[in-house]
Amino acid sequence: MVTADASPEPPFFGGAFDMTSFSGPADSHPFPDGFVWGAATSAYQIEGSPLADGAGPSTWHRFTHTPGRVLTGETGDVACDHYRRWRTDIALMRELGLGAYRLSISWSRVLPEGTGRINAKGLDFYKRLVDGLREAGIAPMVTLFHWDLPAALDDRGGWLNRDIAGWFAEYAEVLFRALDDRVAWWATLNEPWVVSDGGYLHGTLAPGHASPFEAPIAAHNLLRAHAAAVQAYRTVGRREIGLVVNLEPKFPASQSSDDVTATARSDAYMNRQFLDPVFLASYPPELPGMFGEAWPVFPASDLDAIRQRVDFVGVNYYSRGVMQLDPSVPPECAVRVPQPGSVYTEMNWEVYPRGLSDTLLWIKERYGDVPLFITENGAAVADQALPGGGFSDPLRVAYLRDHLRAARSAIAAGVDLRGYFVWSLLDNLEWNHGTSKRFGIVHVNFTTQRRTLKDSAHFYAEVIRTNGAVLADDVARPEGAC
Ligand code: IFM
Repeated sequence: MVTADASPEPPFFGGAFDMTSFSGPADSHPFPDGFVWGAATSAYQIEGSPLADGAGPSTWHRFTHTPGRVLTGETGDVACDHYRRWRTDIALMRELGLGAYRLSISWSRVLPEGTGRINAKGLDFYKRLVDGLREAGIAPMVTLFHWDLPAALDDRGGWLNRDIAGWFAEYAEVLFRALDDRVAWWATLNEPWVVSDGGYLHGTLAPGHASPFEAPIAAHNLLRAHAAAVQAYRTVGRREIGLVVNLEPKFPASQSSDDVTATARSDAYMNRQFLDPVFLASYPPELPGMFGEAWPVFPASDLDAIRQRVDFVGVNYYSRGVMQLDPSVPPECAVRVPQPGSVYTEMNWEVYPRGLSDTLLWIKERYGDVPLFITENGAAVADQALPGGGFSDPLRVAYLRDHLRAARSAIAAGVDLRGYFVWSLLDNLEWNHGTSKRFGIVHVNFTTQRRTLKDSAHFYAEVIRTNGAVLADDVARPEGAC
C-alpha cells in the first residue's frame, strides 16, 4: 500500500515534534522475544444477549433501540452472539495462535444497577471466558469500560455526575477481586476522547448528547474515574493496569497560521486532553480558549488525583489527521482535508502507517518511557467472498503488514512496545454504523453466525508464528496487496 505523503512536514504533536530521534525503517530488526500478539473486541460490539441472565440495560442498548441512531437500524441484541459462542471464538483464537485477547466487560451485566447488587450470573460469564482463554494459553487483557455504561447510571447523570468516579471504582474493585488472579493486564477506559466527543459533544454515540458544556465535564469525570480505579487497584491488584487512548498525528494542511493554529487545537483536543492530565497533572493550554465559557474551573486537587502511575498506555491507532481551519465546527474549528493519492478505508480514514511509529515515539518523547501496547489497529475494508470459501481482503493484509512494520521501526528506535492487538478479531457491530463496516480478520455471517478466516487472518497467523519475521522486506507480498 503506497501512500502519497502530501505533507512532508513533521506532525504537529503537542508542539513541533523533533523526528530526528526516529532512526529509520530497521526492516530486519526482529520483534523482541515475548512480544505479545493479540486481537481485540468489545462487549457490546460482539456479545449479544444484552439482557440475559439478569443483566441490566446499558446506554448502548438504549441508544441502538432508539430509531434513527444506528445507520442500519441494527442493535446489539445478537451481534456476534459471542455470549453463547465464546467457546467457538476461543477455538478460533487458538487456531490463529493468539498469545493474548483484549476483551471488555459489560458493566451492567455485573452490576445491573451500576452500583450495589452484584449479578453473579453476569460475573460468572466473564469468569468462564477468562478461564477458557487461559486454558487455551491466551492471556486476557480486560478493559473495564468500552463505552457501554449501565443505563441506571445514565439516569443519575452518567459521566456528568461527579459521583461516577466512586461508582466506577466500586465496579472495578468487584472485577479486580473476582478476576485479578486470571487477568494479565487491566485497562480502565477505552478511548475516553470518543466517549466525550461522540457521546457528549456531537451526540453521534451513546448517550447522544450534543453540548459543548457537557463534553469537558464528561472528559474530566472519565479521567477521575480512571484514576479512582487505578488507586483501587494499587490496594487489591497484583498485575498491571493502564489506560487506552486513541491517538493520531495531526498535520496542518498548509503552513498558514490559521491551519497551524487549528492543527494545534485539534492535537490538544484529541491527543493531549487525556494523557496530559494523567502524566503531567494539567490540561493542554489550548482547551480553555477553545471551549470558552463552556470550560469549567476544575479543582487543582482533581488534577493531582488524576496523575496516578499507570503500568502501560494502550494506543489505538488507525489514521492521521491533515487539518484545516473551519470556524463553523467549534471547539476544534478544524476539519480534515482529503489527501489526493492516499488510500482510504471504508470509514474514510486515510491509511498512514508512518503515523503509528510517529505516535509511539511522540509518547516516549512527551511522557517518558512508559510501556506501550498497540491495543487496536486495523481497517474496515470490503472483503471479497472467494468461490471456494474464504474471503480475500488484500487491503487489510497490506494495512496490517505496513503498520506492523511501523511498529517494528518504533521498537528499533527505542520505544518500549510490548504487544500488538489487531482490531478486530471478528466483524462486529461498528456502533452507529451497525454491521456495515467490517473490521474483522474473521468474517462473520450475521445471518448464520458462521465464522470464516479471511486472508488477513491467515496472514496474521503467519506473523504470529514467525514472531514477525514474515514482515521482512524480502518476503513476497500476498497476491493482490497494494
Ligand atoms: O470499533 C471501534 C472500537 O470500539 C473502538 N476503537 C475504534 C474501533 C473502530 O472504529
